[in-house]
Amino acid sequence: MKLPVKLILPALVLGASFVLKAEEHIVEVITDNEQGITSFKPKFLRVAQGDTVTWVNITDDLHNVITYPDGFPSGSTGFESPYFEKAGDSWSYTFEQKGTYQYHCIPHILMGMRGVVTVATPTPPNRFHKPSKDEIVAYRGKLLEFFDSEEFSIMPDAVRRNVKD
Ligand SMILES: [Cu+2]
Repeated sequence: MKLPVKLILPALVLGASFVLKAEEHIVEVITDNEQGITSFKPKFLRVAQGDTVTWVNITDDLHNVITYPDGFPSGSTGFESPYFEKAGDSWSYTFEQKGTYQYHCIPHILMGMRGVVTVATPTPPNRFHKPSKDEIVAYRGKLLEFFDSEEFSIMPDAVRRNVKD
């Protein structure tokens, strides 16, 4: 059966707008004091181009999200949120550029608090980023805001030598 054009066109337009509608995704920012861990949930998120991700702080603890210096596709600038301090604090970012975004939380970089957002098509390396010694040293100033010298002693020697005053 052949449908009249005037019926097909509105259906196509409606269908297209439905498919292209941007979505909002929630990532929970979690401090689990019982288990002594901090994490993003989900850690790995795949979204469509143009979608928005909102990170929501679940507990009264200090967190943020920031892409690694080389942790985002070329053509993007990466992202850096303000700090979350209390439960309910949140921050959103709309992903206009396809690719893989590797991010972490500055206060908990040494605890491995990290995540990945892949937008449409992954770009390598499409995996969790483990910070190198140089990267941790690059965050020296920001890390010193959160760690006193005693806490620095839990860091690997090679890193601590480069981070301390
Ligand atoms: Cu954190």
